[in-house]
Amino acid sequence: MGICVGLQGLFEGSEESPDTKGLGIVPGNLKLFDSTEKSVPHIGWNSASTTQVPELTGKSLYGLKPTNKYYYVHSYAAPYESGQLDGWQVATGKYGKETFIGAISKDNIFATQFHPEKSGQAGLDVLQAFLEGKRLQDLDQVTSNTPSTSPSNGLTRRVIACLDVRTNDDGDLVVTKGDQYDVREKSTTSTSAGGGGQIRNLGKPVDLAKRYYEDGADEVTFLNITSFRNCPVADTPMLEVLRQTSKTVFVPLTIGGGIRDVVDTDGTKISALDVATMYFKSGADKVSIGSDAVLVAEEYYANNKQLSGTSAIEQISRAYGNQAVVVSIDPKRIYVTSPNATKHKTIKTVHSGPNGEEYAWYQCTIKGGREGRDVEVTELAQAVEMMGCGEILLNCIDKDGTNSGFDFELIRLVKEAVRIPVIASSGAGNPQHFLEVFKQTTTDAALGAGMVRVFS
Ligand code: 1PR
Repeated sequence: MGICVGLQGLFEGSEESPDTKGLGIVPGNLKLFDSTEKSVPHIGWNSASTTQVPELTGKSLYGLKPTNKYYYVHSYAAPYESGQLDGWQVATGKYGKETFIGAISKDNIFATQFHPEKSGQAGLDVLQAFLEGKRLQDLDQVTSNTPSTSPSNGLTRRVIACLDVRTNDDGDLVVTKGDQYDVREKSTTSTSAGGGGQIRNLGKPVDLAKRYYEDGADEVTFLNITSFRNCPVADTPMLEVLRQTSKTVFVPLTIGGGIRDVVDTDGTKISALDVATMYFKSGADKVSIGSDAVLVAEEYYANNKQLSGTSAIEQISRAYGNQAVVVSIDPKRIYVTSPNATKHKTIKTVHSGPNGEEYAWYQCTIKGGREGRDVEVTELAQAVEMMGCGEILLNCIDKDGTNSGFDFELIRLVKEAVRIPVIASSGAGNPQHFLEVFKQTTTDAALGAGMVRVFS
């Protein structure tokens, strides 16, 4: 059984590396998805349907169910036309106008382009069927069901649960939540070094991640918002959080915070790639880079858009593929009276500023929003796309923790600027806000963090 690149290797070759031969067990070549009208990589929940194979009518191939959704993350795929692969049983997905192979089988070979180990119960059933040698079962014996929410391009739009994790004043690792990035309770009696009240505590990271998974989150993201400066990198508590979480959570896990070149407590230099490798080995599927991305984008523009080849984004995407690298952007609105009042790209906003300003630009920040830089949000998004980032996690400091809905103007601006998927973040307060952002923008996914405070 092959999974993802394990399926791709069975083919004769791939546009990804034209000089490298595949095993040639399955005839045909893999092609890069067309990104003219859709985001690439293809990330998210899509079908693996056997409905076009007459001999599989009423049957399930290794637990696959045409109505189920499975988790895919890839840029190259095997295009499929009916009748093209004589003797092979094929399950397909559709992305925009392109039909591609989602799973393929013949004799004792089975391969999936999607990740069954990240596809919730539906995926676990596929693995179980393979392990038990249940090649064909009656379809009605396959019970798992994934909800099929309105697909865009065949791809379901993802709902992501985010956990901002840090140590509280007692030294415990907790899930917290900021209001415009301030994670301390508003308090008049100041008890802590930060000047506000206690760090908000929503619960323990591993327990909460499991709860979100069981409640149906399509992905879980951990943002480590404290740097554990006195702790050797290999002992970072987030590594253990990932190890524990991946035992019970079978959807993709992203980890952010501190993904950069670091100097360990004993003075050893550790590259961003090595830091990311530790996280991948502990169960992360993607790493998310924040501050470092802004700083390398500044260098990129200062050097006439020359790529250095050495940035964390480039190192990690070269080794693990673009789909493994997310850039988390923390922009905030700067209001101006007219587009000429700044050199940056502005929007005309329907939410005017404190002094009635009708224009704004989005300034990128670093260090958890504490330091604004002279980089505008689409400049950053385009620079990191060039470097090999596969997805943008688009926060919005003005909206964070307000539970007042997403910033559509920001999301539209960034979606228009890049071809990679965008995750809308900040402001979700209720399920309706997710429906609205999917209706009002073309965002590929939407993320909520503080909502749990409203519903728990
Ligand atoms: O700079 O690479 O070390 O990464 C640090 C990461 O930690 C960044 O992704 C940055 O966004 C995040 N971060 C740092 N400080 C804070 C803070 O809150 N003080 N939080 C922080 C990020 C934003 C989102 C939040 C959404 C949705 N919080 O994670 O989950 O705004 O919230 P909502 O649904 O409650 O409105 P680096």
